[in-house]
Amino acid sequence: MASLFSNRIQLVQGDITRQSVSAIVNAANSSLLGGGGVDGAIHRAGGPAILEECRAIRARQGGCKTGEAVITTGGRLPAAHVIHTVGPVWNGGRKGEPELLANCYRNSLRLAEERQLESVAFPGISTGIYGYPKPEAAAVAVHEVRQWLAVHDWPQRVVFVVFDEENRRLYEQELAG
Ligand code: AR6
Repeated sequence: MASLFSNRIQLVQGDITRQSVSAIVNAANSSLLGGGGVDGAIHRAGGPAILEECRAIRARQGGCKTGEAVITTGGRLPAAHVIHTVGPVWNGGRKGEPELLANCYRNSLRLAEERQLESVAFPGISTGIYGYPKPEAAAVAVHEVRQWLAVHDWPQRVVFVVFDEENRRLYEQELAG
């Protein structure tokens, strides 16, 4: 069930690999070679074409730094593209984590803008294995997306996809505020 918070921001609880959007964002690691969590789910659902492009990007630029983003095909996913971004590992909050997480959202949105992608779906980057506290991460996510949409036409629509109840509640609060 999708909640509409503005005509350009939606909240959905579910599996990001099932979203019919122009691009889904992957919470990757700097190797770009896959992993657990949403990363594993995306590679499993999208098939080997995604990893193949990730390997080509690695060969070209040597992976992806924290806060940066790269784009590949979506393979067999409903989404045509996957934007892979590397969130910060939570380390107490004084190691630049908020700025690095904000960069993930901005750099992913910039790739979508460059390609004029209509819609982009984000998971809660860093809020699983990387241990970023969910309330703070939701605040960064909503703030950065709102700031971006206020001054950019592309992407036209952003979908926050939350997996768990806690994140759903937190995003609802942020989006209502
Ligand atoms: N759809 C939507 N959200 C999901 C899904 C899904 N299918 N699966 C998990 N989540 P995580 P991170 C949520 O751990 O913290 C990988 O090994 C999950 O509940 O996937 O950025 C990478 O390779 C959580 O809220 O990513 C890296 O090594 C959020 O997605 C590392 O994990 C992110 O959880 C990245 O850790």
